[in-house]
Amino acid sequence: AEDEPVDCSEILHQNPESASGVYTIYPFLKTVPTQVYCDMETHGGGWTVFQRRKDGSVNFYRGWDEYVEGFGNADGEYWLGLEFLHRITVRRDQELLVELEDFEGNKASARYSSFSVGGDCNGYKLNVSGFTDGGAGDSLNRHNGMMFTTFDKDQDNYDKNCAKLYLGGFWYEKCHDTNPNGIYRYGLDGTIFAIGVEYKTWKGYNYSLKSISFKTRPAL
Ligand SMILES: [Ca+2]
Repeated sequence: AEDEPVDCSEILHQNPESASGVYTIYPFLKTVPTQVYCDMETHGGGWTVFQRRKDGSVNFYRGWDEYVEGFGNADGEYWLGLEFLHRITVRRDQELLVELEDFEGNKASARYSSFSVGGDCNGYKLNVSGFTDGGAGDSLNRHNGMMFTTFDKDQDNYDKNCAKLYLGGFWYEKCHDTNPNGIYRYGLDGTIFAIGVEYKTWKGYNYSLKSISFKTRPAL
């Protein structure tokens, strides 16, 4: 239906004048609504933001059920949820944009021409490829093909639980080159190795970013 958009790109398609902000989308066959932040500006807009850190106001050290269902606030920090993400990315071919900012005001990004998240039955596996550098480097390649891991569900490639070691929830490998759902710290801090909101190819393991966001939209 015209007023039950699946994602932010449909909202922009319905009204090209739509501004960036919080909207309601219906990723589950247009039934279950959820709130989401839409970026209607960057590279033409239509981006559904599914992860965002910006001020440390939300605790991201959460268990499996919450990572599946989502948590936080669409107008601030949040995680949309793996099931919504699966529904959005399985429907049409998608691209991915990751945007980063440090505490000195520097910005960088990484873009991927292909992005999808599998369903519950295969551990919400990440598929990401087609990297284009926006100055941040490629810290996601290592995570391609990984299933999602939380402290209470270990699906990583390590003999320990990477979510417990690095205090987040992510498509950990053995364990990470980026930890967007790690502990919100304030810039350079190597007190405890690699537990912050890090993106290795841009600022290394000991720098916790001011902001990071992951956003997706249909590929052209
Ligand atoms: Ca493990």
